[in-house]
Amino acid sequence: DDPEKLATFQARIDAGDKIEPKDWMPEGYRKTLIRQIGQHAHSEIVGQLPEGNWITRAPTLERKAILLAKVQDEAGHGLYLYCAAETLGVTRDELTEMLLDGRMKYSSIFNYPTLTWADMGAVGWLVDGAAIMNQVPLQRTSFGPYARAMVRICKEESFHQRQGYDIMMKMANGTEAQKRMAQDALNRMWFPSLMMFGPSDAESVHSEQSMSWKIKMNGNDELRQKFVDQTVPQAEYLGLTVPDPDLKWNETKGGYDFTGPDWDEFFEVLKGNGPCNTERLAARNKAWDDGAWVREGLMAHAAKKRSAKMA
Ligand code: FAQ
Repeated sequence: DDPEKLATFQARIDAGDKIEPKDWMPEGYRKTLIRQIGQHAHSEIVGQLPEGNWITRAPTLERKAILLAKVQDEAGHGLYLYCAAETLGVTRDELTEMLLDGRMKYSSIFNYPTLTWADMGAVGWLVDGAAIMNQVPLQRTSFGPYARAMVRICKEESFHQRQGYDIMMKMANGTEAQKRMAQDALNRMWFPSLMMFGPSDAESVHSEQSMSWKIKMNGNDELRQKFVDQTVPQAEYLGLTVPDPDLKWNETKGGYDFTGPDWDEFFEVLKGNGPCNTERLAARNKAWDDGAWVREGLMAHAAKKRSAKMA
């Protein structure tokens, strides 16, 4: 890239300008955004699977309607984000292919199973909670279409987090068995939720460049710390125990000291060896293959319209 153009671009970023699709941008900026927005979109789409698993088994009609709405929101977030990525010169089909053949990632969290109804509470509370912690600052990200998509997405994620916490309140204040289920869900989801923020800053290959381009607004460890500080009092309010014996308030830093996740496990999940990686990709591939007739029908219809117009 031309150094002069690079300097002007960086000055625009530093001044807080939004970069729009037709503006000049360094190739690395474009590539990083396609990767991050694409992975974010894939996470929303694959993220429907663990909760979709419980729609038919929700305990009441009301809970079912709420869960259905939440999962539909996630589909909408995925489509929004694919559109934002498309403004960078990649097609949705290309992104989909890269997800389906494993070239592109989606969030590690969705490779863990949802075993009980309490997991619907824990996913909403912790997974959406972690997602918001990361996405609220992204409303100020430097790429216009991504920043604007985040505004609406964050509003919906707040409702998702509240509905999850509401399920946890019911379970934690319910029968002994329900309380045990709530605690078990927290035990299983806690560390995978901490992994959502990505590896420690020292191991994060993209953070430095992404932060100087304001593609990322915060470091991974900073957001993870904020999430722990926000979530521990919420667990206490529920009367549940965070599964970390070393968790302790640190007066000097004004935050909790806590145990980080098992990073070997995290990198194994990223390599495709998590508990549900195979199942998740198989489900997405099957949905794509089962939808072939719809795509073919649409193409045939479009061709017919085109030839009618020409006649
Ligand atoms: N899972 O250098 P960094 C949701 C990869 S919320 C998988 O630190 P970066 C809502 C990373 O890609 C979840 N891979 O990377 C919802 C890179 O590998 P690469 C989605 C991860 O990008 C809730 C390598 O590790 N949210 O879906 C993860 O600067 C409930 C090195 O890492 C977003 O995507 C991970 N957890 O920082 C839906 C938010 N962490 O690509 C349904 C936007 C790292 O070089 C139900 N994304 N990696 O092969 C971001 O803010 C960033 O991309 C980070 C990672 C913070 C996730």
